[in-house]
Amino acid sequence: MENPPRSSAITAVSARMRKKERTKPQSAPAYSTLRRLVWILIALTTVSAAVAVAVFRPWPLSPATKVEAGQPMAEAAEAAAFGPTIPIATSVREPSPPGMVWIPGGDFSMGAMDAPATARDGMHAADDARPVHRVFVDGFWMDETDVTNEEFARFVRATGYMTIAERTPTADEFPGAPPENLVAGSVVFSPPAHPVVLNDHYQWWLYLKGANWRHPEGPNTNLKGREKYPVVQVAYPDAFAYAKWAGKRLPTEAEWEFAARGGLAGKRYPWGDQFRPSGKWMANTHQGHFPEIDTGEDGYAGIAPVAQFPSNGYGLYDMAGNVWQWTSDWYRPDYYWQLAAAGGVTRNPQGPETPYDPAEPTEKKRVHRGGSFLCTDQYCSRYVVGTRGKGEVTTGTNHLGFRCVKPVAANNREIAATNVAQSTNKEIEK
Ligand SMILES: [Ca+2]
Ligand SMILES: [Cu+2]
Repeated sequence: MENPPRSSAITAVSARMRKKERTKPQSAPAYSTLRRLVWILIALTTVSAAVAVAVFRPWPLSPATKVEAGQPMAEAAEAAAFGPTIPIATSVREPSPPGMVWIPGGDFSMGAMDAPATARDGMHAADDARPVHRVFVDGFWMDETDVTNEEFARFVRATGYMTIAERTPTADEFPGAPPENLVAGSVVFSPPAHPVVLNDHYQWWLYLKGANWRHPEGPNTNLKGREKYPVVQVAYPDAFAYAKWAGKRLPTEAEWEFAARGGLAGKRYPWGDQFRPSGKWMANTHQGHFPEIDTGEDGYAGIAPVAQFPSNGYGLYDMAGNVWQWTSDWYRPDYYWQLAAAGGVTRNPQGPETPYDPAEPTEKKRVHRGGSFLCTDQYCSRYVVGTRGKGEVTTGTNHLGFRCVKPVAANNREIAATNVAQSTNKEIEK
């Protein structure tokens, strides 16, 4: 699943959706006729897409990433297995920064082999997390929870920072946008009252005037009692500015995944292979019928405060649910193929040089990680730890937040390395 980029939400599409929302729900017969038509359209689209895929690859692959003729990408990926996670055996000689936990770093297998439900959403979510490849990341500190409203408010008070959703879009930035849409706002989950075909996310995403981090679901909502909820409606530059102010930075995609796996290797979720071990809910996801009914069986319909579910092996909360999180990597669907083709262990990957999403080639996207309260096996199973998301950089929504990381001070890292050498020697002496 992916949110519509701000640009297309502000231009013609959102105007159409607003009109649609204002009109009364259609009568049942009209709706079923419409549904039949939609299904015929889907069938036609699928056939033509299949033909198109047979003729063109969905995105250009550089020579290095070409898969042998006749060998489907998926098969090539299955051949690569998960290896063990090998953490660096160091202890750090500096106190934990408040609210942060130590992620040891080390070698691990990154990616997902199996994400069947995401294959339906038409975003190559299954393919773009392949193949599984070996990566090394240095150790780092990571926020144990997503950044909360209370923390973001402190930043805004100290700096006077104005988020992108609070800035009025101009006709120059969004040529062709209807004037009534040139208002400050953001994209909000606004589910219809009835079931819809899951091929058009504008059925549940709407550009709402006045939606921003202080009013996450629109102008009539606020943060009263939501101090400990993750801040949402933050675009990438907003998250970046917060991190800088806090003396931290945003995690790379590789750091995020190493941390989310919590020391385990090749598991489907941050806690293991069972979605609900012993019947226990492990993350805030979506139950009911997507998108119109959220039953909240896991304890929360919609967003939850941070840290309401068990932490993972590194003490991190909400790495599989509640809100998606920004990472600093540009998005390209074939990035893992490039790394795998280069072979060996990639050290501290920073993402591709430039963004490219064949689905929306003009939008600049960065990688989103983690699941959200909207994730469901009916539409998008991003709680699967190796899967990837993506989002246009200026677009925030009410299920997207972030957390920060902080490298260990260089002199403390050296001390840690010395300590390891000494302790190793002691072992030998004994
Ligand atoms: Ca829930
Ligand atoms: Cu999702």
